[in-house]
Amino acid sequence: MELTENKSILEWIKEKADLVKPDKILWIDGSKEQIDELRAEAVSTGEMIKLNEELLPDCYLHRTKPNDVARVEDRTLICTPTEEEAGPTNHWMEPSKCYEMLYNIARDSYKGRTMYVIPYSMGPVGSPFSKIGIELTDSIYVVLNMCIMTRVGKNVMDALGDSNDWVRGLHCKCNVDAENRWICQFPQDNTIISVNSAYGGNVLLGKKCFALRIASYQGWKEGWQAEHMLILGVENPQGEVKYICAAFPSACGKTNLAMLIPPEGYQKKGYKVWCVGDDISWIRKGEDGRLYAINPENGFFGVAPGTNMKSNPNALISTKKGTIFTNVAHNTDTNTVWWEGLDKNPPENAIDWKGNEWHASTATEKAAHPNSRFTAPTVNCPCLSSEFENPQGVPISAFVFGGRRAKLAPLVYQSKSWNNGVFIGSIMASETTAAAAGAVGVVRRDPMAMLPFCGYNMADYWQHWIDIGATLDPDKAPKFFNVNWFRKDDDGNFLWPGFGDNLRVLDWIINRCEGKVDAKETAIGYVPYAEDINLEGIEDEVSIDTLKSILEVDPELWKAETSGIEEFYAKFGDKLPETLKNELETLKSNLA
Ligand code: GTP
Ligand code: SPV
Ligand code: MN
Repeated sequence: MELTENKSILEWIKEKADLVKPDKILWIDGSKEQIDELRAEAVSTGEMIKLNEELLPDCYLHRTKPNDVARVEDRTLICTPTEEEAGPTNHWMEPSKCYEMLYNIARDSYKGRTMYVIPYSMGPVGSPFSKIGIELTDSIYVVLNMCIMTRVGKNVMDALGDSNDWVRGLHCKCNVDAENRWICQFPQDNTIISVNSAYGGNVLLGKKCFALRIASYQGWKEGWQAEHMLILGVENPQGEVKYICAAFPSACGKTNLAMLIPPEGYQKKGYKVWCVGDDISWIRKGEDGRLYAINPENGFFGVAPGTNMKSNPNALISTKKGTIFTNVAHNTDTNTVWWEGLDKNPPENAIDWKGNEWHASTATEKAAHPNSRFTAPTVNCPCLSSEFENPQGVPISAFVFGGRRAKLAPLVYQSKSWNNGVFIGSIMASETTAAAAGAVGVVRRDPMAMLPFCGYNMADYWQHWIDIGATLDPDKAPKFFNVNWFRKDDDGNFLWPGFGDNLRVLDWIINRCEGKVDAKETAIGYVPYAEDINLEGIEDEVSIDTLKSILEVDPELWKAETSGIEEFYAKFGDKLPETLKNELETLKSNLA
């Protein structure tokens, strides 16, 4: 049964059905009965494996094709009328040419299959921040993931009414042919088309395609922001909560930071950390002139490897019910899941992520793919913020940028101003990870962690950041920081313990926001005095000298960095905001 009478939706569905020719069309209402039926069907066809109901109730395992395990950035296109609108950091194709290519791939591809129609809301239904989308898909795996990651159902269509303001998403699994895989965004048309993939960020169209690529464009036009940022609240012993938004590139620690467990000393004093979101923030100015953020998602699509009861118990507990695991190992003795870094007991009898037998005692390859993931409902998270559903969002005190840099970037530093903060975000660089297909561990520029997700010219995006700042009263504007948990010694060991101990750095950040602690001015910004980072309880692990070494700003390394920045900026030609050009000149003269 159709869940709406909205003409723009019904006509679009008919048009797409005429193209892809499904055997039947099924509207997804998000009900428990329907989800159970789809789960049963996916199990009967082998698309999903039902896991141990006692240990992992309502949990399932899915394996994608080995050629389809991560986002594909070189096949992700921003289809604006001109190439300049997409900018030098995006892959571009002229829209009419791209539609034709995609329609040729999609044509008749649903024959013998069902078209599932998913009406979903990004953000709490009816919130002023929220936006609505429809995803058409021929994959039950996509339907079940979207039912965790977004709010799905008839109430979404009721909230939309007969408005035409919704995002069109067409996903065609086709035969998962890597040579014909395309993930295409048409920002001017509010449209996304994804073909020949069945993996996460490529096909859960509400996530990266809509909530970042399309939404960043919408935000530019409408005066708000869509960012690749977690949102967390730090509650102090007096019960006051300060909210921080942090942007780190894919697989660089957002989920881990968003759910962190305070070190014992902080717990004893009464500190708590609350998770509002682990991946995406939608940000706009509130009536009081401050910036507010919501998490538009309803689930976590988190990296499995390395998640354990020590590194991130909140994430692990979140996966204990109603979760879909993708490309992890299947422990066939217990009918549960396993991944590298879960515990020290790898299963003797398992099936690896590729579907092959795997035995811990003789294994030579990894059991789980490095980018294997869990799709877990946010409600499962023990530290979920009480503000998660707040339609007005939470007020932001600080923006934090960060990445993986073995050298160079200090543990933490603060910008000298809003525009200097935008500059710091714009020059972010990080070692690549398994979250995208391609080489791992190569340093690349990833401004604001948005390189793969900005739906328009990055130079316009930077100017948008600058323009937003200009509308804010400096006393109410969030402060900017940069962090680096990943500094290494010459033997390749991490110098900072990270995870829960990162609260020690957030503590300094909040103190800076409140003007409670002094800092040392350097060429790049304000750096903590080592004595102001609380090392209580980890003095054996991190000596004050180690801390000093990772707070160091090495002018020679930074001088070399500025030439990399200059080279990167040159790609934007005249579009590079004057403000950033000046910021770079200031940095160079500070270093001279
Ligand atoms: P996406 O979901 O891809 O956007 O990633 P994310 O930013 O949420 O990354 P996540 O928190 O899942 O972290 C990915 C990897 O970073 C895991 O392998 C973690 O073990 C590692 N990691 C996270 N936080 C820290 C930290 O503080 N220190 C160190 N050394 N590693 C960390
Ligand atoms: C990322 O790669 O940043 C993710 C996972 O959060 S995906 O949804 O696949 O993009
Ligand atoms: Mn992400």
